[in-house]
Amino acid sequence: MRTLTTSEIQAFRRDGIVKVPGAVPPDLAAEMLASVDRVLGAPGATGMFGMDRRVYARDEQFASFLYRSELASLAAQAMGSETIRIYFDQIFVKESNTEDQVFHWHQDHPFWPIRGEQVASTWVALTEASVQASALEFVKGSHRWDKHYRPFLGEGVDFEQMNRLWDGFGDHAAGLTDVIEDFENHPERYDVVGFDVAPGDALLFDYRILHRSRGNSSGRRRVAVSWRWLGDSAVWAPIHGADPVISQEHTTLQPGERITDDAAFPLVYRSGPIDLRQPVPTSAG
Ligand SMILES: O=C(O)CCC(=O)C(=O)O
Repeated sequence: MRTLTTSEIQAFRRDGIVKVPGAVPPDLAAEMLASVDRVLGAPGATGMFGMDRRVYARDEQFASFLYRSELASLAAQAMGSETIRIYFDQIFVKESNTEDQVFHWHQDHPFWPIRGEQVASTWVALTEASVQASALEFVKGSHRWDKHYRPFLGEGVDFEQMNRLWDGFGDHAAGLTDVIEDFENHPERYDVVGFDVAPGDALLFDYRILHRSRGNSSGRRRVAVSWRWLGDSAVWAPIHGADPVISQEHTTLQPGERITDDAAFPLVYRSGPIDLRQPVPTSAG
């Protein structure tokens, strides 16, 4: 079993992000890559940017990845959680030479109907990628700022258009007052870090951290899958405008309840009490 080192756990808690090289073994990463192509269609079939999510709920092979990979256990170790449930999985493909397919700085938590300190993603690279050409970048420590940034989806994308993506998305975004900056241009204030990745590497990050990916300027396709994990303390907190991938009609949970609904949020991992509850460092370094 892949065990996180103390310094990896501390990095996750301090910075909100840690890279776990080789988190998925090469044969399993190759199988995941082939199943992405099966789910999305032939390479390139979905255009420049391919995306699909909650695939595990309708696809047996994707469901098997929840249990055959050690990703849930890595999330449990990092968050100090005894249980891990799946919220959803999400495929992200950027085809080659798609420099304009930028994913601007954003946080995940303002749009998830989930609250709590133990919520994280493992973004797993299934192809090589460099930071210059669409591997993820993060603003270290931003998961602890208690900010809810208004997302910027691109020039000319207004709140009405966002409402068309899903009900209330734009209205909710319009109510958020924290404004995205060009964090990368202010090293005196912000510590931006990016990770070049190889197939099987995982980036394990808190759902509150600011992150982005540049367009894919390379001649290589970039494929990744994010698994979204919920720890013991995650709470069901639906709001109007939240991502509808799981909404109130899909769960028996009432707002404010700990997430225990096995049908909507299957339990993927459970450990005995684990001795990984490190004190949370308060400053970088
Ligand atoms: O793959 C990307 O470019 C974006 C991924 C992302 O934002 C996420 O996993 O939360």
